[in-house]
Amino acid sequence: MAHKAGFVNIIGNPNVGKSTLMNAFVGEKLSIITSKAQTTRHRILGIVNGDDFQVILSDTPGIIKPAYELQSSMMDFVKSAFEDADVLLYMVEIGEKALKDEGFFKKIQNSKIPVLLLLNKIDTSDQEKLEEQMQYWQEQLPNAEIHPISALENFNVTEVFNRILELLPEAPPYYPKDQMTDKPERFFVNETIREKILLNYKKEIPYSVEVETEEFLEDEDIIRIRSVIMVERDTQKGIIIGHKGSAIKKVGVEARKDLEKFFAKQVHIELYVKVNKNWRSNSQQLKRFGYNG
Ligand SMILES: Nc1nc2c(ncn2[C@@H]2O[C@H](COP(=O)(O)OP(=O)(O)OP(=O)(O)O)[C@@H](O)[C@H]2O)c(=O)[nH]1
Ligand SMILES: [Mg+2]
Repeated sequence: MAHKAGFVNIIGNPNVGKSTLMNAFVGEKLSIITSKAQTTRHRILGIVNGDDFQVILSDTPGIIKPAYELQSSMMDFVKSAFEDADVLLYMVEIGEKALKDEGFFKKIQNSKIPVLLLLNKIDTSDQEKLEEQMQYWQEQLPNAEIHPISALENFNVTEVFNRILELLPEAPPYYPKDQMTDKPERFFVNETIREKILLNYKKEIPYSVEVETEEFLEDEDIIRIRSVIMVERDTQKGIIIGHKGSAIKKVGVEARKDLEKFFAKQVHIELYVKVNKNWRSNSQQLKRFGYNG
């Protein structure tokens, strides 16, 4: 049988379940997931390899109207996902009516490549609502093929994957067959710590944070990590650390548990906090953190 390969890019509004789906396809927690919008900031590849296929999935940030430079860079990742896709997975959640950006929506409407509209979180819906939603989206996007799914409960996920395989072109693999992602180990350390920050702090704090791993030393039986939590203002530094360091300690403990699972090895994490004034609007800093800027 001929070998199939291609890029399958997941796009949609914030918080609809894009990262949950990518992780479900790959079977690993490559992308962090929280109930907060704008959890994902990068384009992250998740590669699913078989004897006669290679599906290169892309998780992308949720589509927003950018208010500062970090968010503009995030939307550049979304743009790039339109450019190289062989199949587009446009994800919406039950109850949602429109994309937060007209321009992107038009691109989907006019797409020359196959679009699968994934209607996610159907575990929260009843049959009547589901049918009404399917009809709504069919009218909005007559060219798209609609698949109701639950990424969280793994409902219809395998069926969608098989449909993707049918749609993919014949091509040799783009990446070595044992490769699962395009991101280095340190990226997953940064993201895991950022997830714990999203989960542990309120309001603007998580959005003002970037994490940078300065040291990643792997021994035979332990990985020693030192990471900096970057904030924008002095007051935020105090909040991150918390009373007698209790808050940052909690982040460290939670991140360590996840990373020990991810790397299947004992992990030691040292965290500290640095103020990096207005890094979200500083293109040089953004470039350094892996946003094209
Ligand atoms: N009930 C239900 N919840 C889901 C489903 N899929 C995802 N979620 C939840 O929705 C929230 C957002 O999930 P994510 O996967 O982080 O969403 P995202 O689209 O990647 O979000 P951003 O990265 O912020 O754009 C999390 O709380 C998930 O657990 C689903 O099928 N059913
Ligand atoms: Mg995400």
